Amino acid sequence: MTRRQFLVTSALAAAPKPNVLFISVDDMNDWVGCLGGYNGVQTPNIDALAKRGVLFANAHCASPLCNPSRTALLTGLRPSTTGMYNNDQFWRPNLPDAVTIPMHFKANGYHVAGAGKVFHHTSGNNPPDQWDAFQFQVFDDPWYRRADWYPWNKRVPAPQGHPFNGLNNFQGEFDWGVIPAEERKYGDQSAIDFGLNFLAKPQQKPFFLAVGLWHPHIPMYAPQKYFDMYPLDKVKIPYTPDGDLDDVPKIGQQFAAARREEHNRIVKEGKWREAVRAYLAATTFADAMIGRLLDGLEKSAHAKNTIIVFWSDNGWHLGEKEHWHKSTLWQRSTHVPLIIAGPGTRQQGRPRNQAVSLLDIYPTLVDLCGLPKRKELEGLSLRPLLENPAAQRPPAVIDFMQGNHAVRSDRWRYIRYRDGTEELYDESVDPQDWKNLAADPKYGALKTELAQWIPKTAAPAKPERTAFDFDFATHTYKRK
Ligand SMILES: [Ca+2]
Repeated sequence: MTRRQFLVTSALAAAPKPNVLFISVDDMNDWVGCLGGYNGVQTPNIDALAKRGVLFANAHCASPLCNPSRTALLTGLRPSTTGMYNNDQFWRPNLPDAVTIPMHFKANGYHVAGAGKVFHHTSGNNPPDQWDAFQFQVFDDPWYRRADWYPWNKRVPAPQGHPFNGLNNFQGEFDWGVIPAEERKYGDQSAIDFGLNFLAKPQQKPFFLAVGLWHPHIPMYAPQKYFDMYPLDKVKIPYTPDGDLDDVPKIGQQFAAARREEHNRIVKEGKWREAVRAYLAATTFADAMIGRLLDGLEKSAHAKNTIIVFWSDNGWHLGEKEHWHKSTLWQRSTHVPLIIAGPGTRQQGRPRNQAVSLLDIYPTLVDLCGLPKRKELEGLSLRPLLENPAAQRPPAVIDFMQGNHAVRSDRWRYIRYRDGTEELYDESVDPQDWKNLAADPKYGALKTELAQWIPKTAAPAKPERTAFDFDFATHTYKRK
């Protein structure tokens, strides 16, 4: 070994690996200040993070639903590859060879810890063997959580005044309001506290720390002060043009109608404005939690050497296309916040407008942290975009249930359902997907070009949890 080789090798060995702070929120759409989806939303902490890091302003989930989105992000594999399409499938027994992000970091010398909703929140989806330390989700509505799905939750009687939105007999989880608890007792606070305690300590190894927030997912509970930030008479209901669904194919209409009763009920009872206000309050509450965590990082010894990744698993409809929740292939369901800050980023504060996918997070972290590459990963490292705002990207592809896809390029959204029916939107002028251009012959060549990105495989759906006997104490799954 020459002296020069020796010096280079020693320098590499001495350079500390960056840490990762992996922060997620649930069902947060683009109603975030820096994404401009709702004029007047207050998200100062997320906006500040976007300024000091890189905001991906055109980021999309791999699938517009919690479990398939999170499973895809954390395994790096598309739902159309794995057959993980819905919220009722365990990933572990269905994908026994999957190496998730925390598992890969753990296998490569990292200390790996997590809290809250990282994988899907029902029992069996957060196998503790992936982590050196893990804290399960603490719920704001422990009275609602059934014992077989949430065995760690202590069930209590519903408090007086419940449901707080005044919609009696409305589906259990879909509630909003102020619960009789101090702000520090909210479930997301305990995930943040876990993160803050972790960050306050010196760490012997580089770390991967995941903090998964529940908000603004339903039930949209938040302390009163967050509701007070949005006076009801100033809250704006989304504009929904008449006949918006008329040019949508049948399968798209069915996806939009899945929770139509809830929409009709909200409208009929005059609760639309209140529900929108609750979503804004829950979003600002999540933002405040993120602020607490980032302040803790800033004050810690790890501030300089920690990559921050912030993402939401899917978007959310608030009555657009007569729909609430997610589970559609439109912008409202697939467009999500994604910010990366810290070591490895350049030209901070300049949003990247290229379409990217949450599937890109895994290969990006592998790249930035110098971990061994994993050839099965289906996303692409975002490093070229982190370094150069003009880097080119292929479109992002979104799967929803077997055989339905959206291809989102920098400008276009092309949707093809399992029966071959199509939609095409020019997002540069129609970001709400109002005018389906797919039938116009002048877009034939464009549709063909976009369709080539649709995955060639459409894996059959994997068995659901009812096909297994699951034991929570040992996290074992026996096929029935
Ligand atoms: Ca979600």
